[in-house]
Amino acid sequence: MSKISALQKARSQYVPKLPAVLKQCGPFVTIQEGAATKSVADQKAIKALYPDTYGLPVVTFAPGAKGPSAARKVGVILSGGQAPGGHNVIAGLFDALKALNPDNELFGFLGGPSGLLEDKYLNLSAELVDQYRNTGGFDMICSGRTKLETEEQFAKVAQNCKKHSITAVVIIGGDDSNTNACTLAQYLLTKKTGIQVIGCPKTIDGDLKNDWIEVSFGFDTATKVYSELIGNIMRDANSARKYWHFIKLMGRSASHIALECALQTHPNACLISEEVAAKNISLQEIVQKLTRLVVNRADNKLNFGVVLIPEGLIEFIPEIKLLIAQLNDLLAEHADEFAALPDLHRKIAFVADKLGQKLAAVFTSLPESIQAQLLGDRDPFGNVQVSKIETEKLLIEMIERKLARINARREKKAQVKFSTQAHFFGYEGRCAAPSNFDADYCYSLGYTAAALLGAGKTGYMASVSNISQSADEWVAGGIPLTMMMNIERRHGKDVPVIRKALVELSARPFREFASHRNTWARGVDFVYPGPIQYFGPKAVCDQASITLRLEQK
Ligand code: FBP
Repeated sequence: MSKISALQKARSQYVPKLPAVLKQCGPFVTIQEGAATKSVADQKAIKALYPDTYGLPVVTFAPGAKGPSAARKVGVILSGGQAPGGHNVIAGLFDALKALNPDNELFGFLGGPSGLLEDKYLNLSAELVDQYRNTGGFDMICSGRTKLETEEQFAKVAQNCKKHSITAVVIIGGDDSNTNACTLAQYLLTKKTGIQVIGCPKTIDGDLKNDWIEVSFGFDTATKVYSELIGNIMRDANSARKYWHFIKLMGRSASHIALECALQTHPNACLISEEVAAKNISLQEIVQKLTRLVVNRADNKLNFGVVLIPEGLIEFIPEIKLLIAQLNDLLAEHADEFAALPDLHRKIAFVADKLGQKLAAVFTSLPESIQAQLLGDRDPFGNVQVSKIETEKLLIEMIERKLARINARREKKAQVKFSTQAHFFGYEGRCAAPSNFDADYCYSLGYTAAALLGAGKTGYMASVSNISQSADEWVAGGIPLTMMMNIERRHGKDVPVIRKALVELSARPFREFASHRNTWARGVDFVYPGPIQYFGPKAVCDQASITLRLEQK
């Protein structure tokens, strides 16, 4: 990094806060063990798959005494999509390892799990780590989406670790990467390699959380960035009073990001995928409801508005979910015939002909651009790439069609104007400089991971809890990875996985949103959160997300 911004320079001096116990005695902790644990479901099957790590206790730290520890080498990888704060996890891990023994070494494997498999690494120096403190991005060692899941891959990991005398690996990733960390930990125990594995909860999506892991890192910063952008758009909408903005927000399946942004900014509508699925709401009903919103606001001289749409919505709409599943099968079955068709129209006709009557009607009711996206390139498992479907444009187009019919029945002066702008916010927030919350939380997670390694633990996820309070009240420790697991059907197979957290309709954040949304729909209740602040009053700089605060109320 040759040139850095003035903010980055000032920010590099920021000293992240640690939970009191780690602040007091560094990584020299004594371990307090809870009772034996069990997995969230499918206990028998999970126990059989993870005999050595199943049932481990939850651990928390109490102050310990500084003692000698032999020098060791530890590997770290960043896995999956970027999330603000990853560099601080590495910085916390690095600092704690050096505090345990200045001769400890940290190997950063490059490009995610593939670096570990291909033995591509950087031996991280203090100078290098210093350059990345409190910065966004994963560019110190980069990330990747290779999955560590086969025996051959695990053997390769063991072999590469052995080659460098590495005795522990820290995997910073989401639910899938931590599932893989759990299986790797068991494999390395079975093979008696002596190599420990610790996971850290990462993902902007916020779907790696449960009774023990309060939030994944990156969610706080990413939602603050999106909320700033949404607020700016709201102010523009309220100033010009001529556009409807349809904003799709990243987050994969879960709607946590959309919900948090709605709580921050008070849009005129925010769809929550989990509610759509739970109430069996059809696409037509969604379009009908949004059209009514546009008409009502127009009749009140408010020809503008902001609608938030979660990235995964399309998969949660019951009939579209069925349609996608049928299309996946159909295109796999008739791959050659389909590929030989010369143009989109013939492809659409071919598919419509093969779908049952009901699904064919759903398919043909969609705008052509969306039909094309549904027939587009599949992922390696043959599934449509749902995140590439432009739901924001789909909704706009379908509302336009409905409004055309409504306007045809109305007098000229009562016509509903509907000028739109479509947006997709995702990559804008994934590499932002971490908020104070994420900077502190991530550094604490890295530090905790090192303390768990120092205590000889494996098969754990580093945990820092009570995080809606100030950092000196945070509780550090470890959660057995097996505790979060259950069996799920994925790509036609029953597999052990960490359970993904979707938005719960009975929980406080959704209830809070639901209790205000009708008011927000009618008026101009927009809130403009402004940019993340790193310096200044606590109330401005150190607030955890609204979701977290409501969950912990
Ligand atoms: P992770 O689950 O790996 O943290 O990724 C999160 C995410 O940002 C999703 O919100 C989004 O759907 C996806 O990554 C995009 O992936 P890619 O970076 O491969 O385009």
